[in-house]
Amino acid sequence: MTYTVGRYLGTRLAQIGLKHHFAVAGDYNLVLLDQLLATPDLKQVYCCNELNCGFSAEGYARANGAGAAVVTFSVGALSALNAIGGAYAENLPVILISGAPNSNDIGSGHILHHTIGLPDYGYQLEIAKRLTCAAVSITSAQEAPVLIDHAIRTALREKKPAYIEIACNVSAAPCSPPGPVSALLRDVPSDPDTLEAAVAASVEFLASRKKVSLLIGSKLRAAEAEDAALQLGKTLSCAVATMAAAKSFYPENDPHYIGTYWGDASSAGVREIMDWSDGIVALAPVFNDYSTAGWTAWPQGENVLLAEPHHVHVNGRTFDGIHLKDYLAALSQRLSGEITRPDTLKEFQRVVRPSAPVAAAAPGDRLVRAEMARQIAQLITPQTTIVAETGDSWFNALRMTLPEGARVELEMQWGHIGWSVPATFGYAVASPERRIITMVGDGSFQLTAQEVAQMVRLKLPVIIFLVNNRGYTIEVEIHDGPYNNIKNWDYAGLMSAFNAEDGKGLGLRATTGGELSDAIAKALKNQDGPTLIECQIERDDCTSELISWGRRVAAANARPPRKAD
Ligand SMILES: Cc1ncc(C[n+]2csc(CCOP(=O)(O)OP(=O)(O)O)c2C)c(N)n1
Ligand SMILES: [Mg+2]
Repeated sequence: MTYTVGRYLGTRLAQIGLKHHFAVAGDYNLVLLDQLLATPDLKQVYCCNELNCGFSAEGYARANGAGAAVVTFSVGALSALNAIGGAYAENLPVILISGAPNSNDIGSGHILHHTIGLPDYGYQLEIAKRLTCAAVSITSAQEAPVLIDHAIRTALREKKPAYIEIACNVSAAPCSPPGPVSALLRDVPSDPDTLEAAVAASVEFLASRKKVSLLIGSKLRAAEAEDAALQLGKTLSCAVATMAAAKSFYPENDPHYIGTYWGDASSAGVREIMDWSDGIVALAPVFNDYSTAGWTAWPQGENVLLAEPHHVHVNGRTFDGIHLKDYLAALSQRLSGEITRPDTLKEFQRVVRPSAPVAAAAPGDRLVRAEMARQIAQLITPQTTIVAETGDSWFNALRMTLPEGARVELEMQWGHIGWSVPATFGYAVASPERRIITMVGDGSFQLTAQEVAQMVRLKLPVIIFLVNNRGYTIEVEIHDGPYNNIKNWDYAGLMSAFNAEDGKGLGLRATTGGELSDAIAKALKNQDGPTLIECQIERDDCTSELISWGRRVAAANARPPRKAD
């Protein structure tokens, strides 16, 4: 078979495990799309706009390990770049591929459509360089294989997005065939000497402390270290907490698991145990203003062992050039049978009594948040993935207890409202075997609603709980004003517009607990498309965690500027 640049790219995407790529067509990428369509084992999936296309690829990467979005120049790519910033923030290797001007136009002084009207089209590559770990521009078929491989290899290694732009007249040009894919997949191994030294220093740290706990952070999945973290928890026999953004990265049915650590928005007893610990082993955490609840809960100092994806800080020393999973495995092996630290778990069990289950509301009562969350929680099985949007949906999802295998997807570092709808779409394309439940607020939904139409098109049976509380409640709790009120929509009614003449999506509305349980029963029967259940609740009916966290974030935002010296 003769390869073209587009075929080469498609082959590489398939070889790294992609079965789909997401796309919006435009004249700069049409020939490229033809080439990708011709790639065996790689399906093309269309989105309504490029922001959603980027987020769909991001959601796909969450389920599948990597994703790709193909867009047209500038008018498409600049929208997609927002989602690429999200993939950077969330440590997901998403490959953004943009069609680009004809190579003959570069340097010609020509002004081209879809550009800012200047004959220099380099601005998109420059912007992309700031938001990706590798950004390449392909203007000749000869150089294409090396540049494509560089971008993909770097994205996979760093778990960050990469950018590839391809001149529209080069996509179908013949190029050399791909070599073995191992050149892209193989990583640089951990340095054995550094690994040994890091483990020795860590054993010293643990041996000199009694009240040790493990804190799981949100980069753990990208570091491919979930199993190794579980092994360390079992080896130490200590209490294990997850940070909010790392929900579901440690099995919640494991006896060492104690809940979410999030300052005063933590689950019962968890903050107390973490504060009481004299040694916190923090695995791949992100400590930002949100995750530290406005800088009020930030474990740092000599009692913290900080293990990052590629380096470890312990006892005032840094060990760089190792992989977290190797380090955790080696540490567990070294500790095994010699050092256990069960005190934190024992203390947790002493201070925290299991809470009573929430009682069901009377079916005719007005729907409230607690009843909505209770009914959603009942749907969770080991095959469930909950996609929870920025807003009170975060806090509702964090409260849910997960059986082994259930996953929660959050976008807490980037926090782009509306992310959950296209990310759900991408996730569902990647994992049709899972039951996907999305919780999204009314305000967030209004940003990306149209992507539900693609779920209809592909007959994806996801269940979307749209929480209609008439506004931006999370912002109400941080800082209120008229800007937090939004125009109401007939959300359930949207589905018939998306269905048009052939769709099988279902739009339902629940104003009481009884209506919600009826709607859920219908949703579970609808296997031919998405079901959107609009849950109507009061504007200020939110979790207590949102209120206390919102107060902390507001205080952090309100810190006055530093005085000049
Ligand atoms: C793209 C983007 N624009 C604005 C914001 C600021 N913002 C954060 S949360 C939020 C409101 C979310 O409201 P809703 O989805 O209704 O959730 P609720 O808190 O009501 O559950 C807004 C506007 C953001 N995070 N992202
Ligand atoms: Mg809302």
